[in-house]
Amino acid sequence: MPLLTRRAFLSTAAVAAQTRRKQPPNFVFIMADDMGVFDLGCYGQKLIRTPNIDRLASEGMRFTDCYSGATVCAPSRSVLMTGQHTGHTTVRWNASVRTGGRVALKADDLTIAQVLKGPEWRDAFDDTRGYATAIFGKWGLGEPDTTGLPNDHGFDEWYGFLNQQHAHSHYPKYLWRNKTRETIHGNLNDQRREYASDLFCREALHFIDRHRYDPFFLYFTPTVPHAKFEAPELGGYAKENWPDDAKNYAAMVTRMDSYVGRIMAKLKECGLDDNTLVFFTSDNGGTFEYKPFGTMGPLRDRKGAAYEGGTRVPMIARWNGKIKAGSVSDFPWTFYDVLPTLADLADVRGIPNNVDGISVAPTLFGKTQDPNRPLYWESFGGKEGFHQSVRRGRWKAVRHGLDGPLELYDLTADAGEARNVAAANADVVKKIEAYLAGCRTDAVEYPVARRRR
Ligand SMILES: [Ca+2]
Repeated sequence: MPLLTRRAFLSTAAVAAQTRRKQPPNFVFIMADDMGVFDLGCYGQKLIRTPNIDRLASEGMRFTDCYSGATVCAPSRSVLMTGQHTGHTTVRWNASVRTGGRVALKADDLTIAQVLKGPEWRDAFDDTRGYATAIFGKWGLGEPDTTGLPNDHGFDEWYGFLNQQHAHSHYPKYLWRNKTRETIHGNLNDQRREYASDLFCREALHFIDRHRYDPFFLYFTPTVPHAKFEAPELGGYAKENWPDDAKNYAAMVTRMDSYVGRIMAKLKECGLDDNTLVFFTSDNGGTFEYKPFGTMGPLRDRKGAAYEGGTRVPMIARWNGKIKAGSVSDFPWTFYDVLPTLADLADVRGIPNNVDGISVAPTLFGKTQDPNRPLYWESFGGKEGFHQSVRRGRWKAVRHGLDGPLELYDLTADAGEARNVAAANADVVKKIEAYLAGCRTDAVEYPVARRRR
């Protein structure tokens, strides 16, 4: 990686000192799958009920301008885990552009879980720091017998789907428990008795119970409300005059909400309410199409796209007594900031120097950070082919192909990215083009064709 594209981690010592205590904080990172920003009551949803997530927002900080790591699943998770954007992280699309096969994290890719274990663990596999780590749900960053397995990337405990196609069924016949393939007997012979996301929630509650005296990092990533649209029960939605998919989708969102309620109740029951930072988000932009729900709000396009609909996600951060209850922030940040943020709050030193993100802890505690820091995404395939997006302050830039013309949108005046104002803002275009020139490296699995000039 060229030296210029590396960004050294700047420790915000003051913030770390402020939060330092005998026991570092616990982190619970809850991530829905394909949920849209506007599916949640706290973002204006009227038809789908999400009381627990709404309460989380009223007790914490809600972000209006937060972004996933990528426009689709696997790369977004790679960005989240490595703290590198899609121009640097190992998994940049759901499949290799070269072979069509799955791409796994490399053995030397360091994840949040490894970072929280501390340098001692990385160097000597000596678990001296004591952060207990778990992921329950969807991984997407390595198949069996590859270098990309959760247990080889800092997670003590893992239960769920390795493969994203496998995750399309909510009643799987097996799931992975660490490196063992575990049969789900209740789903054999066409039975549908074990809903995968319910199992993940059960594991999450059990994990919190067992680790109430350890600092822990729980990455809870159920597969709702991703297609296919099937919920174990429709509840109050059964009587609605909606298409079946819409009833099931709403029930899946509300089921996700119930998991949040159960996790919050468990944290309280274990006396961890004051020392646990809980995040809620979604892994990429929404995708469900039923007009009355308004899943995409005013945003242009949806999951997979370069425009705001591809990457804008809900984000809530709640930490009782630390983060101001009921606050709202429009600070633009994204998944590659999560690793440096958690490392900062846990007071972990020596995070990888190839991390692209910054700690957003100051924002969480009500301080102001530079809103003009550029944020970067790249995507491959789909109807748009290779494309790049940049958010910089009020501006959003989109480019199709490495040497395509830059489209520019002013999000403050045009949330739906309908009017390309590049021609009238040559200075902004120039700045963003200069940023784009040095912000990424090529990757063997994701070749990008350059047009002949
Ligand atoms: Ca997804």
